[in-house]
Amino acid sequence: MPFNKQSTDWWKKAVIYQIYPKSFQDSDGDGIGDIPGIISRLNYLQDLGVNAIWLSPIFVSPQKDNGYDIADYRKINPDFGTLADFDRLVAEAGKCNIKIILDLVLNHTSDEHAWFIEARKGRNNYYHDYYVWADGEKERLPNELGAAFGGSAWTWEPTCRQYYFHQFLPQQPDLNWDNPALRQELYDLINWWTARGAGGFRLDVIDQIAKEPDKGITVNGPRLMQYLRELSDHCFQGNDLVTVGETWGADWERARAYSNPDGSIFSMVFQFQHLLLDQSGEKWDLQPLELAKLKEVINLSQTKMHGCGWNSLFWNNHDTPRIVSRWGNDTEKFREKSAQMLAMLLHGLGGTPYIYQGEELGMTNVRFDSINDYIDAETLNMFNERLEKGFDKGHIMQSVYAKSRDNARTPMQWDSSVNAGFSAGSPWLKVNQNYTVINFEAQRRSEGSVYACYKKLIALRKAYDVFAYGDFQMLAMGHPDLFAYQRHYRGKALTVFCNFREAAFTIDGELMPIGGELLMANYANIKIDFMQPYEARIYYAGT
Ligand code: TEU
Repeated sequence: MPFNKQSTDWWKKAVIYQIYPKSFQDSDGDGIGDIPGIISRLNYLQDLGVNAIWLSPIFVSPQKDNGYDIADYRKINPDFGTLADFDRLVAEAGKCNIKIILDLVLNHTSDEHAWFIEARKGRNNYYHDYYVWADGEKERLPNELGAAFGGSAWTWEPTCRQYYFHQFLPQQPDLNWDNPALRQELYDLINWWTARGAGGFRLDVIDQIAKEPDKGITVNGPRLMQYLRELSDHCFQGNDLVTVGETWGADWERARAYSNPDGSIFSMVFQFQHLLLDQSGEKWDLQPLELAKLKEVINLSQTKMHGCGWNSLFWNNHDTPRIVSRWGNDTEKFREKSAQMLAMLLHGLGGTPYIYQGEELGMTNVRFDSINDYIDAETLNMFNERLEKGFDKGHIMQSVYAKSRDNARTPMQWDSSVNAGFSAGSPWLKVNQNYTVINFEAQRRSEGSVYACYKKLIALRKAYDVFAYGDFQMLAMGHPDLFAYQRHYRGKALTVFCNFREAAFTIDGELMPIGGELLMANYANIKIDFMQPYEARIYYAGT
């Protein structure tokens, strides 16, 4: 029986910080961030006020997909450190009241995982059935299913005279969740990490595990809920963990089931409807964001989940462009104000906020002159595919600048010293050249900085229950520029007012925020009925 999570819902008032270990802090000069580097920055995170760190995968991996191709689930990638370093991280973070959330990729492994090395030896090998195969003939694909990073989802394995299935790179073969022995192996390794001190798990593409590729089904397969319940029963029940599933295929109804307050599946999931609004076909096909649509999506997830599910709140992660460049304004004049407005908009909502490293500094997208400076496989495959299809190179680069995953992955900008204080060596991915202006040192003592804004928002969430638990009503739904909403909890009210645009405007009488104390604003001088460019305010009223 699921235990009652209400008693252990520390994560409902938490703010979670995502670290991309490769790019956070290098301690040994090899140009790759590492666990000792993270430990050396724990005081930064404690000062910011976050309660948990989600670490993108730290396990042994050939890094074809930067660690999302795991070759050994129980060992740390030597570039990042050792198991002893991990234990030290858990202990040191614990002293700062910070939990460590591990990122588990359970849908697929690396093709260098021992299971796959065995599996491809032959159809009778014990591990063969740990993966997903289709009979066929070379040069005749089982079906048309494509892989997320280009090409077919099927790769021919000559030894077995079969195709294996991969939803991502050919070096990321999909695991076969229909095999109970495989499922048990996964549960064992999760419990092994829990025993070692993990405070929770982020589960990569978890709604793609119950695939039935012969029927063309990849996401939301018929046995998905059965497998998720079993996973939760074996690994999460009775443990005080935060669990968050990455679910690109979840609408709010599914998200509600996954984050059911009875705690039977996950604490929460990542939904992506809001991040799909500025594309027309594939993510590379750019289209401007319509504010009305964003309001609609947020309104729906807030109102439909309230009281019967739990939201994850995020603008960024390691796969998405930097929000200030995407939906804010990263020019010198408006970068800070627009980054703060977006932060206040998101952190006023109900759910658990996530901050992706550097977001709290207003880090921006990057524009490398040459495609050769990009490393992400998704970006490079798209570039080559589109070039072959005859797309104009300049046009492709515009997509890269707007959407490449490397926008999020450039090294953390700590200070204005060489390589932004990230590494004494040569960074694995180039540093964004704006680091001399945008960095932590430049912001740490400034009250008007993006950093100070995030720090304050985190503190407010801890201090006022209405941030985590309040209900939600959108205000001024039809207004073209104003994003405003109100939340109530036990007689307290929170009102958030954001000008999503560069243009200032006067607020009509009936839309005016009424009453309450101004908790926070991103301008020092405000006029109640006038919204300056990217202005944001949060009011609080007790009754
Ligand atoms: O991403 C899931 C996913 O579907 C991605 O393909 C996503 O659509 C894409 O990155 C958007 O550009 C997860 C991880 O977050 C990602 O880093 C991995 O590459 C992927 O799974 C495979 O493990």
